[in-house]
Amino acid sequence: MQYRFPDNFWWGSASSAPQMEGAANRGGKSANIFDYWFSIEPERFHNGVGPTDTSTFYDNFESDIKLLKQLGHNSFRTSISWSRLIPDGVGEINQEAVSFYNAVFDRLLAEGITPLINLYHFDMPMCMQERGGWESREVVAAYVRYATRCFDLFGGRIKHWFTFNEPIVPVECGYLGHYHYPCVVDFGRAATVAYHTALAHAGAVQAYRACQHDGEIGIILNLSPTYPRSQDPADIAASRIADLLLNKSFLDPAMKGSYDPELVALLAQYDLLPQIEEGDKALLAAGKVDILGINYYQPRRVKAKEVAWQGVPRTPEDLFDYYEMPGRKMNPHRGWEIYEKGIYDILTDLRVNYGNLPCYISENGMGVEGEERFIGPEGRVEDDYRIQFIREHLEWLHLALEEGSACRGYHLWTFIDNWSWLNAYKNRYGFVRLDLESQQRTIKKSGYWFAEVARNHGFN
Ligand code: BGP
Repeated sequence: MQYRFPDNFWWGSASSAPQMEGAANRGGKSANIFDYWFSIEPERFHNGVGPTDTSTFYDNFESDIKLLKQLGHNSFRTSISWSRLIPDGVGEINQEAVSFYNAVFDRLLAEGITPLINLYHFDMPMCMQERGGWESREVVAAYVRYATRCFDLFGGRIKHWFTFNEPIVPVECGYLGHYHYPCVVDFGRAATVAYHTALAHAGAVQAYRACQHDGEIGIILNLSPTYPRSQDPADIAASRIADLLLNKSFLDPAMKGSYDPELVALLAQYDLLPQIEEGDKALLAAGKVDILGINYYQPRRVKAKEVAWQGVPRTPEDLFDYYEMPGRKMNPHRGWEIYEKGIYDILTDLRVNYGNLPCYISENGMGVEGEERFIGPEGRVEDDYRIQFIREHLEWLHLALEEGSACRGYHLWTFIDNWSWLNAYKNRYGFVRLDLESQQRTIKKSGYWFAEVARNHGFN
């Protein structure tokens, strides 16, 4: 076989509680920021479809987990919903939620599917947002308590934990753009949100180690390798700034336990440093992970600004520009660049510059708008484009493994087409098609192909 992967390689897919569970107002769950936002501004969400209309895993998890098995999965990532487990954020545990998560984990384990469990996927409980969200140290402490309760409740069986999924996204979308609640644009507040999230991560790692469970803990980061337009020093400097702000701001604390001094100097230059308290440095140092999850979708292509920004930037993009590389390959169904080698570049960077810690590809995938166009006569989506996409990324991943990368697995985003924030169901990513009306699930061609790859530990 030309592309043979290790026998214990993780084959699977990823999803999240707020995007998949449904039952957003049932089972004792309180509102998270997306539930709340949808209740006041439903028109912002694609086709007016909100977080209540997810793929109803809450009600169908038993049959859905059977589907995972059919898809050849030996592992699966989802998250626990903070607002379901502790509806007021800090107090009583919701026993219905405990029963639900216990039942899900039991079923996964019974099917021989390793659960990889994340604690936070953009879904701040609204009651915690009202107390300041990530701008508040009180919320940081509340998150660490929530994490500790999860370790106490489920840590006997769950051996692979992640503190956050893509922590930079709520910073960018919630505090530097208008894609997530609370839709603020303020670089200083964004820096505080990022810093507090890093502290919350470190607090959870420290708490996990104190529990002395036999397992590991990490974080999931969306890494976009950042390439300058040219070797011109101005382009290189612009690319470095983008990399520091949008990749390294979470990568370095997670992997090294501290920030890159260049990032600190950059923020200090504009008086954007958050409030640092005594003990923070030691806490960050305690937050070094055992394993890194990498979400890779597309690279970042950067050039210097035509006219240098004067004064304090409002957003990172005031300090650099994006450019469209001539000849780049695009996903025609989503508008994102496809650059398969990016996965290799990330893994190589981690091996060479970050001590080659265990890692895995926790998300990679191809969103397709209007995917019903590809439903064939047999009633399934004939997604050869997705097979090609996965295959070509796996070829580069394989090369990275041959060169010594500690990458342990590959998870597609996602299992069943699921609800996705403002985009709702616009872009379909799943191995399994979801009919929104009937909630019927139909495995796509890529799902059958992937199951074969997983069973054979590779492909030709
Ligand atoms: C990732 C997130 C997922 C999911 C995915 C697809 O960044 O971790 O939660 O949303 O992107 O995004 P979209 O549906 O916007 O194309």
